[in-house]
Amino acid sequence: MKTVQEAFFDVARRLNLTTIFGNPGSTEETLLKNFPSDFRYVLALQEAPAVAMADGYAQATGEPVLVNLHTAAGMGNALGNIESAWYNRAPLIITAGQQTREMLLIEPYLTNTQPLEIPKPFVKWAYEPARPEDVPGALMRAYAMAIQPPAGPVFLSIPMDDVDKPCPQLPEIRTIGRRLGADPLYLAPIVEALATATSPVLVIGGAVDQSDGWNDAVRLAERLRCKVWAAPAEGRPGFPETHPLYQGMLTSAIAPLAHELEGHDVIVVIGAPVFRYYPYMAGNYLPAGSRLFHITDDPNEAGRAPVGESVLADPGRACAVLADLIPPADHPRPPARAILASPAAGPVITADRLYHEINEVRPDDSVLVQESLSTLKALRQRLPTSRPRSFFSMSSGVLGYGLPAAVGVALAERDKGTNRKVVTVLGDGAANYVIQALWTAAQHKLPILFIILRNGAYNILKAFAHQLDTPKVPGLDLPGLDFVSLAKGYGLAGSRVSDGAHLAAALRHGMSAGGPYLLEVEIDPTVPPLI
Ligand SMILES: Cc1ncc(C[n+]2csc(CCOP(=O)(O)OP(=O)(O)O)c2C)c(N)n1
Repeated sequence: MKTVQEAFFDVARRLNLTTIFGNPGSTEETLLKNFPSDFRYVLALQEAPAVAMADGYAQATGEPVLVNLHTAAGMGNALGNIESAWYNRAPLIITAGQQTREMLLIEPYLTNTQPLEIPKPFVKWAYEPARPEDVPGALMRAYAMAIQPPAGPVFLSIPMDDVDKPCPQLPEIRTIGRRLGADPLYLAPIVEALATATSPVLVIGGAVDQSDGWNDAVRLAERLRCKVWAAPAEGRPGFPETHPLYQGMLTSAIAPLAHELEGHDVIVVIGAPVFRYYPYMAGNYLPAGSRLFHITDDPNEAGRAPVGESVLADPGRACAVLADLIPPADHPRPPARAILASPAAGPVITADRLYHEINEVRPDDSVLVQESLSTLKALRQRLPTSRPRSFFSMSSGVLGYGLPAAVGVALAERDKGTNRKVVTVLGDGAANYVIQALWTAAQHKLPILFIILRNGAYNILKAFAHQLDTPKVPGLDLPGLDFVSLAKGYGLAGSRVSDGAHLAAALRHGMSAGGPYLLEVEIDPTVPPLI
């Protein structure tokens, strides 16, 4: 008869969950002992990077992945990135050790006193098995919960003395659908509205890319010959930002967003919430006279939309169904966006110029991971994403995701055999939250170029302070940081550039490195406007 531990790894193996991102403690060592040779443990030096690496890996592969954290403390450290995984819809199966059942009542050292409460509300399911022999079945159930739409993190608490107990019966390894349908019957009102609209517009979110709808979204837009916007505050695009119908990313504030959609009688939002706003700028949600339809596979998103008619359907499949059913438009295409002027040359490096130069030197098929807050709009314009699964960031607002997520994405690229270069663009504030993920990148020799925008400040908070009229907020400057030295300490080569004349060469050098490389770029510290 198998032990609970053997049965756990048996179930994990049969579900293809053979990579575990984690940071172990004594309460996890019983589960991890005699670690099976066909499994891989990717060590992160803290729990927050473990979760973000797993998130990047899950998003880049499109598959669920295991994460191993250390009882209550590890879950606490990880919670910000568990929140990001929730909004990113990343199917993470997170386990943490629990103290020995024999002693739980008397609350020994390292007891997780409320194991199911800590990760809430950012998990779809949290469970501590009632009996040791239920652990493998709970893993099966956790998997089933994580992958169903909307995908997301789940949590299993595993008492450390469960693992050697006998497991008389293994759970059945089940197949669980990962997609909803897109029933033409329920999409009929949208087909009708689009077919009779005078000026329809599409707003596309990251769930379109997650549901492999990238090409069908293009087919739909071309069928309609309509403008396409990216939904605000999404972690990944669902439509090529180089396409002539693409207009840009909507502003994430109520009044300006409605203004951007003026002139459209039918607005169809696919695979995004309606909408994620910040800051608060009061106004009507929609321009006068327009009707909004919302296609989502997330009942929560459908519930919280303040306006519009929501339909539950797979976003990618819905694009395909709509493209099949809608008659082709007989009007000319709207004019393409104006071509961006080249940024000013000179010794000072603006973020705009940096992004322009990165775009010049990066490989066409590179993957971008970003956490650069105050200049995001410029980043999305200058570094447009033209292919699916090629841009990742967090859609939560929680810093500490981008740097470790790049490690997970690069590992996924290696495992998939696609081996695309990963370029990461990080603010000097954001980079510090989970800097130790550099070590994992170095240990695995992952070809990631980490580009740090050194403006010496939390610039977006300065922009907020201006917008919100909150002068004299302390703690917004970051003097005295040296990322090249930090990189060296974690085993990475790196360099710094502060003169525009040397920028292109520095980027080319970093881009051609076989392993991880960190480039610190001193950029113009002028605070850009928030909106
Ligand atoms: C975990 C977490 N802590 C704090 C914040 C608040 N916060 C939002 S943006 C920001 C500063 C970002 O600065 P930086 O990465 O340097 O980018 P910049 O704004 O300068 O472009 C901070 C501290 C946050 N979002 N998440």
